[in-house]
Amino acid sequence: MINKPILYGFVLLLLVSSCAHRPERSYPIPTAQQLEWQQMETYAFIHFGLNTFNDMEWGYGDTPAETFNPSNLDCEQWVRTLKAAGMKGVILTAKHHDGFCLWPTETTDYSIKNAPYKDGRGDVVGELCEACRKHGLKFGLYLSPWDRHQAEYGREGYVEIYHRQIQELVDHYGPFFEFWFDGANGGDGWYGGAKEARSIVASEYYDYEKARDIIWKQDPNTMIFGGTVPTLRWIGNEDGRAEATQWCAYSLDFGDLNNTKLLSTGIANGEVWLPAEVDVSIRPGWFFHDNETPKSLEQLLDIYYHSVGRNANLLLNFPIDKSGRINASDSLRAVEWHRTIQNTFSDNVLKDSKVTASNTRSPRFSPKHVLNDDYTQYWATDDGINKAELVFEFHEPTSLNTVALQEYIPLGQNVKAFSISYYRNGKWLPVETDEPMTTIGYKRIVRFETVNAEKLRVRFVTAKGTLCINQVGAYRRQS
Ligand code: FUL
Repeated sequence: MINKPILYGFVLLLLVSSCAHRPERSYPIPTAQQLEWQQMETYAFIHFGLNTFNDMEWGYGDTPAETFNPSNLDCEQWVRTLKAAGMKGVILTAKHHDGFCLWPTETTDYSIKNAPYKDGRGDVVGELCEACRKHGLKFGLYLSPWDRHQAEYGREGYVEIYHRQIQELVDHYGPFFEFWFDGANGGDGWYGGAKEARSIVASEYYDYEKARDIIWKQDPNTMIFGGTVPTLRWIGNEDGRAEATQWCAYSLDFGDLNNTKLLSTGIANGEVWLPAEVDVSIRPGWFFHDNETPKSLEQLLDIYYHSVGRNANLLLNFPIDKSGRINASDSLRAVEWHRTIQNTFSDNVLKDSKVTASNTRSPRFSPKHVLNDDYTQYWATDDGINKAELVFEFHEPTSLNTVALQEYIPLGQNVKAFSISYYRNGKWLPVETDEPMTTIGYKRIVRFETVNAEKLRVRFVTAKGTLCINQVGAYRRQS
């Protein structure tokens, strides 16, 4: 005879544990470092070097080092400006394609050591690194693999130089939150006076595995852009635009890593987690040119909604001007842009609404969790329920025109399609927008015509797996 209370207790335990367990992971999933990186959302690029002083974008490799002469260089001004523009980190071009090094390297004379700046005792990489530590900004570097100055470029000797340069940077300025191996490769250049075109097979020539290992020996958490060993991916254009459908899943096939069409959307059934980064300059050029002006507030807002709002990080470039500063017109525009975004997202009008879900896994995965700021809490459906809806009921009709959604990506990215409707005068109506409502991922933001809603409904229409929604917010955008 089985003792009844024990049997009931056992059944109850089974029931409780089956509803309390979290949904299965839906692979691929991010590493802890990728998640932390995705949570940065916006950080800055800095392009600065000989090009700045010679009105160029791609120096040939023979521009005299003496021309690098900022009159008023102040890396703290850069960092203060970037922080006021909401940037969480900065990536500096330690060396661009022209080969000129912004730190006093032992590997070449073509460096800041031979520039008049601080009588050859300057070190822009070091100065920025220090300013970042002081003001709490994450620090990263761009070191162009293509080097149009080096005589050995295209031969083994250069690869050794490139790796030594990485080692110096790691030793003196690491650790880095991100390291950029730029994709522009080979072609014509000065190459120690040879003045010719040299082509290489990038996937083999640079020994990217070794380059990565040098960086990871110090800090295995450094995110890597480019080469054969990326932990994040380029979005495939420099216009500041991710596609609406945006999967973090991708492949490590070198062909795919260079396929701009695939890069712009990700690969729904890709086998690795490779989140996208949108890199774009606040001005037309990456480097400073007197005749260029910053993008308008409206353009920059579009860039924000088409990057962060489409499940991608934004790497926004600030060209340093000839004085050695972020130009006032750029900093004013960037701060205005950041404040506009902050104003929009400061008031989630759903906060006091009553939320209900068509299906909920268990109280531990309550739909209420989508309204709190705790990243570890989320609403989840039962296993096998990949279609469900959330309804938010307001105390009184509430106007709104923007919705932000987040999936709980530590368990993977699942949603393939969703829709947003509002309830007014006894009927449900779809919101008006051109924005396709497909994937969500880490974050998705949809702008639409302002509605005055009694209720708001988000329907998750198709998904790869169990729904795990971490956050839903609705806002009133002014511009
Ligand atoms: C490209 C480079 O060729 C541009 O000059 C710039 O540095 C951009 C961020 O990456 O590949």
